[in-house]
Amino acid sequence: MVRGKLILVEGLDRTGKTTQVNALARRLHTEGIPVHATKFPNRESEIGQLINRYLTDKSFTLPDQAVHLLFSANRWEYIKELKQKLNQGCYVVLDRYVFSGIAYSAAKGVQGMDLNWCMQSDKGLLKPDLTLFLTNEDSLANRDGFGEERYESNEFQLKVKAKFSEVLDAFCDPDELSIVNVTGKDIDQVSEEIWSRIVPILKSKLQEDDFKYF
Ligand code: T5A
Repeated sequence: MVRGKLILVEGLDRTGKTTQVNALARRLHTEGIPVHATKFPNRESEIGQLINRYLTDKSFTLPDQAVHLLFSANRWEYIKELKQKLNQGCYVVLDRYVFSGIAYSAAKGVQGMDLNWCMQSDKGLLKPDLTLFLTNEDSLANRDGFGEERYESNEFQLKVKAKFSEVLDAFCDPDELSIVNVTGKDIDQVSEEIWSRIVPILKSKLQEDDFKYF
């Protein structure tokens, strides 16, 4: 059986990840390719609800190490289901994943929480076949809802941006990474650019259980 591809859309807050994940899922579906789109954090599980409380209620405190492990545990909760879908030939499109987990935690600058410490709890998760990293040169603070959640300040986002660059250098194979600069582009222009990066990977075939792991 030929397995589906694992495609990850990453980037800073409000770069348009959710919008583009949904657009890509619709496009794949239109092309007759079975697809499942999902996002992390998945706020539906009990762990996800705790993460949601942490992100939305700034008076709710947890040690930074514990928060990091909760985000990671949230990925582990769903990996069996995602692997099954891939093995059934379904494409899986993810909105954030391991790279966000490491970049946001390491950007806090907490002693001991370096990239390698942050990676440990994600070791063994599936590696994406392609990571599309959405980047923007200007602040996105004017986009809907920015500032409502814990990490949404320009100062922290700049730290995360710098960390993302280190994280991708350290943990993402260059031939499995595609940077998409969204500056000044409308939603459809970004979607077209993403589609142009997807078309080449549709041709290659991967067999059931032929996965790479972090
Ligand atoms: N986090 C996450 C961790 O700390 N550790 C982890 O392990 C993980 C997985 C929540 C927070 O959790 C942190 C990172 C985050 O701070 P989230 O739920 O993904 O993560 O939250 P956000 O990044 O804030 O996700 P959003 O879904 O709100 O932002 P998106 O998905 O980037 O943006 P989107 O698509 O919702 O678009 C935002 C607005 O911009 C418009 C849209 O219509 C929408 O109104 N828009 C555009 N406008 C103009 N031009 C374009 N090209 C546009 N594209 C979208």
